[in-house]
Amino acid sequence: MRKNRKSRKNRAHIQPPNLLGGYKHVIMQTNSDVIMRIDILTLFPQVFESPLSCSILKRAQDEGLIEIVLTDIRDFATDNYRKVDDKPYGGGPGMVMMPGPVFDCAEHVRKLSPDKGRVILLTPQGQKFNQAKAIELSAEKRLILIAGKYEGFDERIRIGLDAEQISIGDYVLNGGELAAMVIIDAVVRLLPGALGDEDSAKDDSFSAGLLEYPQYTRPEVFRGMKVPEILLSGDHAKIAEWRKQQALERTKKWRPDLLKDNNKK
Ligand code: 6GU
Repeated sequence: MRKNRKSRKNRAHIQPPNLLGGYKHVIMQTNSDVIMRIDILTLFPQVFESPLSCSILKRAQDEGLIEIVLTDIRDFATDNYRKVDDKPYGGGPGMVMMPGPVFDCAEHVRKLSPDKGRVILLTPQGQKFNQAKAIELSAEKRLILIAGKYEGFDERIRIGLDAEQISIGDYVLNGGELAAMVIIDAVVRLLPGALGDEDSAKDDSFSAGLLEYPQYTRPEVFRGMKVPEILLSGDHAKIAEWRKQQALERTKKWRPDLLKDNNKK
């Protein structure tokens, strides 16, 4: 499948910083044969550079499977100081993301591709991200992820953009950037052709609602610890049964909450 894709042109759409240190927002039309386009709206595009330039995420872009475009929200500030946040009405600590720059940025980005896209605000107030959500998002043609500061977005951003909110767990990060990166990583590996071995996503922990079974590779004996005999037996049915059993035992021992969640469904 991958062989049929177009040649490996430069499809890593991370824009180089311009001389002012900002990111140019070049009009970039979607390459129509990509499976998914991901737009990231952020105040810190640099945060994404290294994770997007390695391994599976790099390969998926190089091969034209996905297209990832970073846009700097600050480029849509309207004053001389490039201001994007302000004090909360009613008082209180911290700064709140102003609606203007985020809105203008989102409207600009939306026009870059014909798909409307699913707009997601990264915030600790969001619905908690999990493997089921990753699977759900992996069916989309386009994701528009908006990373903000942790004190939050002006409420009118969520309402006006009709955005859903996602959190990656019950702890507070300084901003949504790393959360956006976690979501991208989890979603892209589910896209057909993203992993070298087509089977490796479906055996993942959580896909079956269980932790993964223990894995071994060479050598057969390492510092006195032997590979379980059954894995060397060549009996595939027995191995599958053993693995299932191991997965269940480990889940019971380490993540009993996962089994409870299954029972609820
Ligand atoms: Cl999406 N954002 C921030 N700032 N903190 C978080 C988070 C998101 N998810 C968990 N903690």
